[in-house]
Amino acid sequence: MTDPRPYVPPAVPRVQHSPTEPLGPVNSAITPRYAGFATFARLPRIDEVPAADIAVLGVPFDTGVSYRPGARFGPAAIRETSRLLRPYHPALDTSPFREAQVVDAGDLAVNPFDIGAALETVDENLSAMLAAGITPLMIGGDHTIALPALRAMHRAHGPVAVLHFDAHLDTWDTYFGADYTHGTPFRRASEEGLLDLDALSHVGTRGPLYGAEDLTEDRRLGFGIVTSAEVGKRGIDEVVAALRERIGDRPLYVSIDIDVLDPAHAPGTGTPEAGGMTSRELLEMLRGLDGLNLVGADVVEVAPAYDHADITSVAACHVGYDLLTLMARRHARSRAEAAVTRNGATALTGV
Ligand SMILES: [Mn+2]
Repeated sequence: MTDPRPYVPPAVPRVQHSPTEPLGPVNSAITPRYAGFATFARLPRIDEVPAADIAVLGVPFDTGVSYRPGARFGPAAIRETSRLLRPYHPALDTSPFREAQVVDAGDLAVNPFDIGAALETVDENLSAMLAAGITPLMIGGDHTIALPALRAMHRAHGPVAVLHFDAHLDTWDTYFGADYTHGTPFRRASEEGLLDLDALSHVGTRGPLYGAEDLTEDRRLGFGIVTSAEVGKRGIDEVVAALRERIGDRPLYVSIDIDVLDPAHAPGTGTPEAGGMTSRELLEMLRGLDGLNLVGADVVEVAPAYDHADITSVAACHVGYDLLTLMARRHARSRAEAAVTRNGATALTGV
């Protein structure tokens, strides 16, 4: 008997305009979009490149939900749907995957039976990424995972501004005596001193609350609110201008619960509420954030089992793509600023 010969899989052609440029997505003109392993937007895996600037990280965790479970299947659904994303963003005139090395870092192995352990896993991994200079985009998973993300952000950047898109406040205190759930991350983060209390906003909230004190408590924790109805009445540009003024140049974390969208645009989620924003409104708002100091983001609460025709993961992957584009543009700006500083120093010393 002869030894079996090892099977060498065919090389996957990727978009790369020059050897010094970041390694881009799988080339869809050569390998069809629906073929091959699913990474976000067909980007390289983190182990395929020597160093990454920005990473998509899946967190398949939904032990913190209060109503319909299933967001643990969000990362896989979003990756599948993201196969159709293309490498040029016309609205921002940017090829995000040329501006920075963007990768898919796979999924974290989060404990489904121990919320505390799961939060630690997220915190540790995000902290390690931030220490390596990688900007994370987390795809969930339920909203509980925003808390360990904010712990890691605080460790790296100090108190951060938060722009929180959601149907709900997520500043409730406890459910059934539990402190760590998908309805409580922003209260815990505020209590733990992780947030810059002058720059916290919820956008898109709506629907019934337990009582008026929910809003008083939310204000006391430091949040301002732009409701879903106000977005419609005031218009995107005015709301974006007000948010930008509040955020300034602070390090900014953007957390997007996909239920900020109307159930018509995102039916596959755990706690849907009528009267939400459209996906067009959300994407326009995100594009309005260009130029801000975006240090991390998440897209959470995609529960594909309640979906049909991938409506929710289509919305979520486009939201993720816009966040990656903002991050890539921020990387390009810092690189350009560093080059100017270097050249300035060279001119001064005459070297
Ligand atoms: Mn939420």
